[in-house]
Amino acid sequence: MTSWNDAYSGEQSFMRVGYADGPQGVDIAVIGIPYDLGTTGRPGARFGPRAVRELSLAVGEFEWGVFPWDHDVRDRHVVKDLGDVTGFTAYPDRLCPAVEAKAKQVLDTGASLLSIGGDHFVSLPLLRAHAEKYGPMALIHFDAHSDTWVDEDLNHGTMFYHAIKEGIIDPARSVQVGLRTPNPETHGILILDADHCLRTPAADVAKAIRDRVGDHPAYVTFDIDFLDPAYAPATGTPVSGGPNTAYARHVLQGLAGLNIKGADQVEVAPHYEGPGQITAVAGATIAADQLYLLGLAREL
Ligand SMILES: [Mn+2]
Repeated sequence: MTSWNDAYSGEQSFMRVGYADGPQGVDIAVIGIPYDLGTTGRPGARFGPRAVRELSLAVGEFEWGVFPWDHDVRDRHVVKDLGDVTGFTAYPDRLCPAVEAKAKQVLDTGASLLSIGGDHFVSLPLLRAHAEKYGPMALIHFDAHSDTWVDEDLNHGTMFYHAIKEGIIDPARSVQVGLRTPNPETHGILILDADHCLRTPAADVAKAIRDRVGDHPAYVTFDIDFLDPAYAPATGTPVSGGPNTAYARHVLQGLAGLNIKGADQVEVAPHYEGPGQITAVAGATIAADQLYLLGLAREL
């Protein structure tokens, strides 16, 4: 008789990989970052990690893995959920040190890191930790917004401008996909905007990303508002006119084999969901694909 892990009962680690106290012996660590004080629009992404973990139980319920991948990433790598980074609620100045310390702790062991936000600002301390380990990263950025506003303030619309200024991402190796808001400066990053995506097969977009990144150490950041609000309504700054979830997955699957060292999935704000938790389903599915990409990169 098959034992069945009900997706509606029991412990809620990401894809039911189980919790661990630290990264020792772990190949790929998952952390939650419940932070939303960098939000310029609707708040609530602090509840994202909890919602994405909950729906990941359904995404990851099959012991054979996640469709259409031909294996279970959990069979090939030790994947553990290290829980949430905490200690910054109501104190935004504590966010960066807390996240950088946790990310460094993971990366120092040689493990890969998948982070669940939280608003998109959390990518800045994550990128700092990755760049310290691997040098300036190729950023593969899925989003409706560029998040490169030229502004010395730190929020979820400026952090990639700061990442460029700090030299922790390499614009010449970086690409932004799905943008559909005014963006006066590219900063030298390749932009494949939402209209381009809607006219272009996912495999061709994936090839353009691969050509841009090459074998450079890469970081994949996925703002759920990359998706059209029809597929991801529960987010801080939704923008109509985006691709659907299947398209996003096809692009991500086309990135298999890139030298991806870290990834995050951000901006699910579950209290804006209509019926069906569809944003959290999408977030959990995208994060599962990112987990596969991290696993395959470890096999290069
Ligand atoms: Mn965005």
